Amino acid sequence: MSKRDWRKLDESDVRVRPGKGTRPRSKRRPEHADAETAMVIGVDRGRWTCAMESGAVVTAMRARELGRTPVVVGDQVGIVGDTSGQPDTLARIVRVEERTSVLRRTADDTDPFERVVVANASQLVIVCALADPPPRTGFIDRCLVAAYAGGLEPVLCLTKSDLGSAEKLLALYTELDVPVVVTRFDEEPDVLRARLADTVSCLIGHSGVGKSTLVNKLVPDANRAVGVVSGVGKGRHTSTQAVALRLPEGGWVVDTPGIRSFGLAHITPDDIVKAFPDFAEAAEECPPGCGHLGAPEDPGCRIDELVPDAPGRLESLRRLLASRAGLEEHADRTDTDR
Ligand SMILES: Nc1nc2c(ncn2[C@@H]2O[C@H](COP(=O)(O)OP(=O)(O)O)[C@@H](O)[C@H]2O)c(=O)[nH]1
Ligand SMILES: [Mg+2]
Ligand SMILES: [Zn+2]
Repeated sequence: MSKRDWRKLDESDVRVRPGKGTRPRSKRRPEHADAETAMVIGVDRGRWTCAMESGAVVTAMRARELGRTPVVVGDQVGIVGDTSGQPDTLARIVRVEERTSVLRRTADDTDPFERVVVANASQLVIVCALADPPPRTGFIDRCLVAAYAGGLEPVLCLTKSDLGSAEKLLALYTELDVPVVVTRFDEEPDVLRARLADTVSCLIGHSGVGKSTLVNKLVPDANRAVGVVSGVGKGRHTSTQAVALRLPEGGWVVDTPGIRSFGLAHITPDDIVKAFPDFAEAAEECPPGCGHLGAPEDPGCRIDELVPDAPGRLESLRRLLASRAGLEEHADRTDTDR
C-alpha cells in the first residue's frame, strides 16, 4: 500500500467516526438493538424510574451518549442493562422516542426556561373546585391553551360540587366542546374513571382543589397526602415533581403537585386556532401575523366573519387567545391559593 493510500484510508476512517457533537442521537448500535421499551414514571436527581412493558419498575440512568437530552415523565424510552427491577440495580436509558404531546411548565424565579415536564399524555385534566378555593377561569383558560397547543385533549374536572353549582362554568366551556366531569369527595368518580381508563392523563390544578383526594380514589394504593400544600416557593423539590401512577383499569394518571401553570411563551395564536377546525379554515385567509383578536387589535381578522354562526364560541376562543397573551395573568395571580 502506497503512502497515499494510507492517507485515504485514514480520512475515511475519520469520516465514519465523527466528533462527539455531530454523532446522531439515536445511532443504532448493535448492543442497543435489544433495548426494551419502558415509560418514564418519575424523575429524581439524575435517576429515572421507568415502568417496563413486563410491569417491572426499574431505576435507570441516562446513557452518556444521550448527553443532556431531556428525559421526562411520560417519555417512551429504550433501556438496556439490568432491567430486573431488583433493589440496587441500575439500568441505562439509551433512547428517547419522539413525543406525541408535550406540556411545559412556566419559567419562574427558580428556572428561567420553560421546560417540558410531561410527555405523551393524551389528556389534560384541569381540576378546579367549584368553591374553596373559588374557581379561576383565567387559570382554566391558560391550561386549555397549553393543552390545545401541546397536542392533548382537555377535560375539565369540577370538584367539590357539594359546595357549589357547576352551572356558570359549564356555560363558559360548552361552546369550546370541552368535556366536563363534576365530582365530590363523598361520591365515587366513576365518570372520570371511565374517561381515564387505558390512556395517559395529566392532572393539573391549584393547591386545595382536591387533586390528591381524587388520585387516592382513582389509584387505591397512591397514598397521596390530602390537605398538604405543595409547590414552588416551598424550597422542597422532591415533593414538586410530576409522577405517573398506574390506574387499576389500565392507563396512567400523572400528578403534578408543584406545577402551578404551564408555559405559554412559545405558543402562537395560530397554534391555538389550529385546534378548532372551523376557525382554522377562516384564519387561513387572515392577514400575515394576525393575532385573531379582532378589531381594534387585529383589523381584517377573517374569523370575525364567523360571528353570526357561533358568537359564544368565538368569544371563548378570543378569551383563550387573550390568556396566551398574558392579559389575565395578573387577575389570576392576585387571588392566590397559598
Ligand atoms: N367539601 C369538599 N371538600 C373536599 C372535596 N375534595 C377535597 N376536599 C378537601 O379539600 C382539601 C384539599 O384537598 P386535597 O385533595 O389535598 O387537594 P389538592 O391540594 O388539590 O391535592 C382537603 O381538606 C379535602 O378534604 C370535596 O369534594 N368537597
Ligand atoms: Mg395534593
Ligand atoms: Zn385572524
